Amino acid sequence: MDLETYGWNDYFASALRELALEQCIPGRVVADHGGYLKVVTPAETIAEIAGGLTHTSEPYQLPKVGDWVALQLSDHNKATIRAVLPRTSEINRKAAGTGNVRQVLATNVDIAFVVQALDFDFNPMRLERYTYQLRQSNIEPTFIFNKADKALDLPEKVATIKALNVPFIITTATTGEGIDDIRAIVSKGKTAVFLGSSGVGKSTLTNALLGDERQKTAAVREADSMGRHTTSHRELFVLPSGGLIIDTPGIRELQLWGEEEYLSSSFRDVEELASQCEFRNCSHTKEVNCAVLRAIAQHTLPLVRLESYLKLKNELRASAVTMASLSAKQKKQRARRLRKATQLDEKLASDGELY
Ligand SMILES: Nc1nc2c(ncn2[C@@H]2O[C@H](COP(=O)(O)OP(=O)(O)O)[C@@H](O)[C@H]2O)c(=O)[nH]1
Ligand SMILES: [Mg+2]
Ligand SMILES: [Zn+2]
Repeated sequence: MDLETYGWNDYFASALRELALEQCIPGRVVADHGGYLKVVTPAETIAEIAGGLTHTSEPYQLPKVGDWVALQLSDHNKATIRAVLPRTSEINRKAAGTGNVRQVLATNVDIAFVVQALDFDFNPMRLERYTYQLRQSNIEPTFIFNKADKALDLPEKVATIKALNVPFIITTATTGEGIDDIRAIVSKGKTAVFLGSSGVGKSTLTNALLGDERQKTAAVREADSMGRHTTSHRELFVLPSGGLIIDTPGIRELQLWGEEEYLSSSFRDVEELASQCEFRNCSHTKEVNCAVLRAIAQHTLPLVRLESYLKLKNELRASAVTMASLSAKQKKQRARRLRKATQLDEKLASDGELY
């Protein structure tokens, strides 16, 4: 295997040249074990982050699974990451239990598969959150609806899914149904990621694509179909068909990170209607001449679109208000606290606690 197999290209090659670091070779981070990272050069190497890099970086800038890094090898098969090359994309969320702090889930991703299970996990509103967050990074999502063999009310769900206007694939990971459709999208050198709650079948899908039981999977609890966090860290795999896939532990809750202005690009349909409302400050909840409510009554806009729009708008506004009301000193203190919280969050994530 060579570095191109892992997605190395001219963009990253010239970025590395520009850094002009002596004695450094390129590598891609394929696993994050908390204390150390696994990097391919393409030989598998265990790497630590250079102290200087840790001190000068915000947590979101530190190497994550998917990153291309400049690596310095030493004698004893030890390696130090000196720099992270500029990312072509990153998948963010707001770190749990903090203010507006960015946590990076994966980087240099071309394709994001948002996985839900068709038995109990199906939740269109949550899909909208993912779509919003991914479009901020210019990543178009593809939804995967897994466990088709256990689907409840499938025709009704398919109708709801179609109204979301996002490409989707229906799969049964345990029998291989739909796997070829996923494989067709993840072409050679492209990096895809599986996102979604624990227990929906991300690792089973990964194994099906690999044709190998590389990822541990766990039976879900029968009572509530909740997963058991078998996947404890993020890891990037090379598929036999040439593409790359990142399996992630389940995300319990995707809290949004970002600016309100991005909301418009994700909800052009709602905003377009909103511009036709009678009042500029229409809340689209009770007004008589509200174009948005009219479209819902006429079934030209799905209700879930408006619900998501209002919910996301409120959430983003609330965190923006909190940040704006802080003094410079408070902001500094907060940044320090958040940095600690993120480190803890990352640690919990690597322990499989949070995801
Ligand atoms: N019936 C059924 N079970 C599945 C399917 N895909 C995965 N599972 C089961 O769901 C459980 C959780 O799968 P896993 O891949 O660990 O989920 P993850 O947490 O998203 O990685 C395991 O017992 C799998 O065997 C499917 O398509 N149909
Ligand atoms: Mg898993
Ligand atoms: Zn309105």
